[in-house]
Amino acid sequence: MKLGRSNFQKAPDTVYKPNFDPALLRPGIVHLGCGNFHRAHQVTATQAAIGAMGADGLQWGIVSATMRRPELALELVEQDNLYTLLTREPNGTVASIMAAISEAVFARDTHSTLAARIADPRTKIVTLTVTASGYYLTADGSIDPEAADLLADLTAKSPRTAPGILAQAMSLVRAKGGTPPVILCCDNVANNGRTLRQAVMDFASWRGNDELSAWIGENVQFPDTMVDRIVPAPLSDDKDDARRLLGGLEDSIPISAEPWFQWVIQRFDGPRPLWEAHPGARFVSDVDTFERAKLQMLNGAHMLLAYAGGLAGLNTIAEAASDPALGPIVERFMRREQTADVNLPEETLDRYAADLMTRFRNPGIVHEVERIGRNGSVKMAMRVIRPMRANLERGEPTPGAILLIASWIRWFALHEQEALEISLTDPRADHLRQICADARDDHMAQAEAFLAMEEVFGPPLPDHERQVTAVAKALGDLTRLEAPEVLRKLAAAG
Ligand code: CS2
Repeated sequence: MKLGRSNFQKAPDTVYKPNFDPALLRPGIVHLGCGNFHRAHQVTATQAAIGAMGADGLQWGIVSATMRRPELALELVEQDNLYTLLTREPNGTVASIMAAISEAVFARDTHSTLAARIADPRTKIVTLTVTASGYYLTADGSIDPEAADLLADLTAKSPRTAPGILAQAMSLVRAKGGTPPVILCCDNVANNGRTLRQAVMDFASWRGNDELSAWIGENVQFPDTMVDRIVPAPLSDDKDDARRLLGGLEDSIPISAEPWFQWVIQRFDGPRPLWEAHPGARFVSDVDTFERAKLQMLNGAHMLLAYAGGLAGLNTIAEAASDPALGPIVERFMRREQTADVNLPEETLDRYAADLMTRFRNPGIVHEVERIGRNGSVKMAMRVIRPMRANLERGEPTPGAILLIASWIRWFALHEQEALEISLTDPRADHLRQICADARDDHMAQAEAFLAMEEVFGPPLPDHERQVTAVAKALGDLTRLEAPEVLRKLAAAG
């Protein structure tokens, strides 16, 4: 029997269930980007909030829109929008039934008219998880005037990108004279609220509507947030585990996540769910420090694990973090390089780095390096180059960042020669592969051309030529020697 509203209460007592009737939820939140992360993160906190608020909580149902996967919206509908969250503890799995989504839609389905749903006065909050690449940003955090999807949205009747949908929705709110919803970006983007606000304003101006742009700037709240939970892509084991733990109920769309959960939200005005009912959620006046620590230590370290680990034949983050050479390199990278501009006490940073290594090594989480390695050109500036620049300005060495950049370039060089065993996804992939093809075997030229891309790396680095030479040398090592040998040497060098 398929999991649904009529039977979820029959799941064994060991399964966490919602303490409200999902049929009574009313939509108060519209979410863009109903993917795995959303289903393991905001839905969890919203479910805790609804549960803690009694009848009042029922106004916070989520209308969740998939941006690219119509089949997921359909599968959710088939299960009355319920699904299982499998929390993968290092030594066991706990199942929870998630039920805070009141409606699942596909964003591109013309009948769903997402902008109108956002402009509906019942919608008080819009949350987004469209991934960093869904905002079409360049290294300085502004939207890319050459991004084809954005250009298409400029004239589209039903926009498909997040900035396009939001600009259209705000135009509807403004025309009606209503109160705009609060827009909460939940993606790993530096200053994510401010950045999204500027993106939506710029998009409105591009469409020739400077007045709308100014109105958005004056009237719409875009709080910053920091989100943290490691959520791998679902595996076929997940379905078997869900069926077993649910006492035989079938779930075709369960997800797995690590136990860790954090959501730090900048305080804002207006009605909202009691998200802080979830022990991992809290409201603060300034999210900057949390965001910087998380983006640089977790997401930056993820990139090093993925690119260097992938070259060394390690398939998952757990394998890469457990590697006797790469593990210590990454731990040092986090502690010595990635915290250069993070203003937190040393003990806090030590604790966070140690927790991160434990989280990365969680054997219950199968997080493929191929996935973490996606869209590096969009992630590089804020996760790696920002602290690298801070270190270089102080004359501090940056061996981890150099290894990371060289390993990333090497992925494209190998791909160009059809010798990369991992699939490679990046919005700038064609251009980056071409650079490697044009400068085949010339590591200096490859390093020079990559680091010259200001839309990826920002303006020239301090002592730029030296950094280019260091990256070229690392590229040479990664070409001449087997990657595990390079890592062993680096680990031994300390
Ligand atoms: C990862 C993140 O794919 C990536 O870029 O680094 O999805 C990471 O797992 C989450 O940010 C953890 O909170």
